[in-house]
Amino acid sequence: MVREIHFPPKIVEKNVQIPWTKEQVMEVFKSFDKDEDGRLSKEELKASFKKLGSLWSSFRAWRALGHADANKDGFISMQEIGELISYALKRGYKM
Ligand SMILES: [Ca+2]
Ligand SMILES: [Ca+2]
Repeated sequence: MVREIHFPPKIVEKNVQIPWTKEQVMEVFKSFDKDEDGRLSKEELKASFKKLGSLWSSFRAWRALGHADANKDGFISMQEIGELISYALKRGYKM
């Protein structure tokens, strides 16, 4: 199944930061789950950060898997990503 992500045109054109909802961010990460196992491997995570990194510089701070991988199994589950986003939003990161 191919999921399509529609980026807000303003971001694509001007690379300006506008607020994203948690749901939108989750959709972006889900779109990088290429093997559809419901979690992101290091490679999948890297690919998503490569895509998102230019938009959200604050995400770079999370690159370390140790921070995102709460149960240390080497994969980032959608639940872990959800918690990570909640944490970031609480800390006032702008997405
Ligand atoms: Ca996967
Ligand atoms: Ca994990």
